Amino acid sequence: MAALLVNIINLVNSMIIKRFSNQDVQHKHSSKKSEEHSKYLTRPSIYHKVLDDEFVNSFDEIFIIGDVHACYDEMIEIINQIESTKESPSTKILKIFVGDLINKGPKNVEVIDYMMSHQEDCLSVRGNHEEIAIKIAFVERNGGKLKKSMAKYKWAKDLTDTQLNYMTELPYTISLNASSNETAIIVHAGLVAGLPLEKHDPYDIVHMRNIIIEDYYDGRGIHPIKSNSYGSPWCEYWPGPAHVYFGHNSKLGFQKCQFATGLDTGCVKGNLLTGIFIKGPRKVKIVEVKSNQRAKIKRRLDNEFNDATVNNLKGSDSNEDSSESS
Ligand SMILES: [Mn+2]
Repeated sequence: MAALLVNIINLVNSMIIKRFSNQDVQHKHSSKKSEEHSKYLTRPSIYHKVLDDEFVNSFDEIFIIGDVHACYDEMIEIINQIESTKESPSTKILKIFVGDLINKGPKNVEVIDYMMSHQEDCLSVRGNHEEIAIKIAFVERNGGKLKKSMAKYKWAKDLTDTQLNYMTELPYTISLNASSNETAIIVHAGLVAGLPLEKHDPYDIVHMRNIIIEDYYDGRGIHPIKSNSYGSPWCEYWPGPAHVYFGHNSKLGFQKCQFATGLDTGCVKGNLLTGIFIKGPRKVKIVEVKSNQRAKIKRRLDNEFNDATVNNLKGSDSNEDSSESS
């Protein structure tokens, strides 16, 4: 009996040790990722901004807007649409953007200048693309070497100090009380369930799409990843009660989970710019404007080409099979 007890104690001990050694590995991995992410990056003075009730209550409505990606005309269109259909001319609407205001689309500077000149009622969190622009501007001023994937956004070299400072001060999250019993958090990419905001790695906040739930992986149980292709969308596991509004995932488009709403509907890819009211008479109403951008259909054509090639190789019999399964 005593021997059995000793065995059990040994087994438990070995499990604890294994868990701790895994945790060490994960911490090393994380800090390497954070180190790379931090290179040339200037941080905001407030990472997690909390809007005070007095400020929030000075607005009749609050509207959250998805990834703009320099689609200035569509951004103005969605703002005009909600402003021109409000109950009365005195109705004040607070607009909050989920980040990725810039890059990929046609009118970067116009978007930044609009945001800067409307700071009394337009707020944004920072996205991974604001961080790319901040890094480009840093390298332009101080020297250094950027990855090709970042350096292609050449327009950011010409950012003025004021524009750069505006983007640098965009916080990672904005939290507010939309009503007495409803807290909202606005974030670019996602949040890890069970982890306080200040414990998050900023890299994950602006890049994560999916999570892997592997209790043994890092001791936290939930491991955020950038990829869409394995794991599960993080928002399916976000437990609330705070409702999170986010972007960064145009592949999945509009996402509605119990306590999280994804608003990146791929405006810059020719789809839609989407926003949602979270306070006021139009609360939960979704507003969409059609993109003026050329649809990015190359990928689809490539897939069709591949399918056709495969079908031709397979012969006419399997053509029918594949058309049924698509
Ligand atoms: Mn993004």
